Amino acid sequence: MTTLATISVLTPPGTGGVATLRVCAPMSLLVDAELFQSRTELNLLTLEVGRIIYGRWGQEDIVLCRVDEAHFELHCHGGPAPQKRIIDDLKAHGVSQTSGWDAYATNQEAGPSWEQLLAAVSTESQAIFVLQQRDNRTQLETTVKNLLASGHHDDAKALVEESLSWFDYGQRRLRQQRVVLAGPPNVGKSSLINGLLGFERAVVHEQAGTTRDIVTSTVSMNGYPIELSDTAGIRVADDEIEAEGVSRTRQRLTQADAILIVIDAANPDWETSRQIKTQYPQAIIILNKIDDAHSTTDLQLPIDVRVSAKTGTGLAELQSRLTETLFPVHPDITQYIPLTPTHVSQLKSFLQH
Ligand SMILES: Nc1nc2c(ncn2[C@@H]2O[C@H](COP(=O)(O)OP(=O)(O)OP(=O)(O)O)[C@@H](O)[C@H]2O)c(=O)[nH]1
Ligand SMILES: [Mg+2]
Repeated sequence: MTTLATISVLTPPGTGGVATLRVCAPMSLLVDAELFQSRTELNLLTLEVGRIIYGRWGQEDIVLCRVDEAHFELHCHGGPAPQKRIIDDLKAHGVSQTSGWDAYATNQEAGPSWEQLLAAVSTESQAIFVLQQRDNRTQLETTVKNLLASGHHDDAKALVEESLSWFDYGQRRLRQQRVVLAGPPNVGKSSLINGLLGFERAVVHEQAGTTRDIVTSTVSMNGYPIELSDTAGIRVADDEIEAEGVSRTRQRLTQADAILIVIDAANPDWETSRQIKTQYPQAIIILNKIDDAHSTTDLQLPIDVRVSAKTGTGLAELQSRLTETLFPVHPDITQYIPLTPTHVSQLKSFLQH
């Protein structure tokens, strides 16, 4: 995928104690690339601005700081090798290097162009959304100017504030949503992902414990790009590889935008499913294998969607339910939504005309 991410070395050339690398990219880049191993349990995606955490980048000790919504800094040992390693790793994930502080500052001021934003999205509906914002912004700027000119300062301010309140939504619309399927082994998680993708990607097997690593696939649902993560069945693991898979599953769950708990209608493990639901109350509960003649009628948890990965029953309803969970509110089509930190500062400046 094309990204707008850049990295700049903020410390001067030569050997120093510590080097500072400033990355203009959302934190999800680090999470997806799995380059940084945090020493804490904190969720990188929701890390507070200004928060510093320690971790490792391969063999290197590193300090990570979230600077704002769109930037983070990496502080590593000042020698050239650690810096090169980090820069090379990030370049391999589509990040481009700007030549230094000057280039970084210029890039900051302008922010990505509309063309760059368009190039970075992956679905047609996202592209339409970006273009709509370009039009809406022109409209809003004119309205705000007119209100200010006629002395209606409070109305102008209210419009700008309403726009600002949509910033988080705007950023979410530009990125892939992470959806994780979890549940006991053999409930049909991999089969459901295959059903949603429409082709056989995940490995399905009758023996419990088939999926040991996290397998991800991207699909467009109702125009939203969605990354589906298939995970190892959660249970008290009985061998080491599976235990590793289970701990990765838990890590993935903390970073998910939505979680689907899958229950086998013919052989429900209510206790494990209840435990996951208690830990992640927003999770959607899916009863799978409803085609099975031995499906239970004794439901011990409230079921959100009933499906059969085998016959395809309920998959359309599952898609709708999922996209409603990810995007429960929809702005009016004429609402201007800032998409980048630069848009936010430009929007605020409308009031200074
Ligand atoms: N009857 C019926 N069988 C299904 C359905 N979905 C999955 N199965 C079967 O259930 C078994 C397990 O399916 P998987 O998709 O591998 O289950 P899983 O949850 O990914 O299993 P692990 O990776 O081991 O945790 C396979 O034999 C599937 O064919 C369904 O809707 N109906
Ligand atoms: Mg599986």
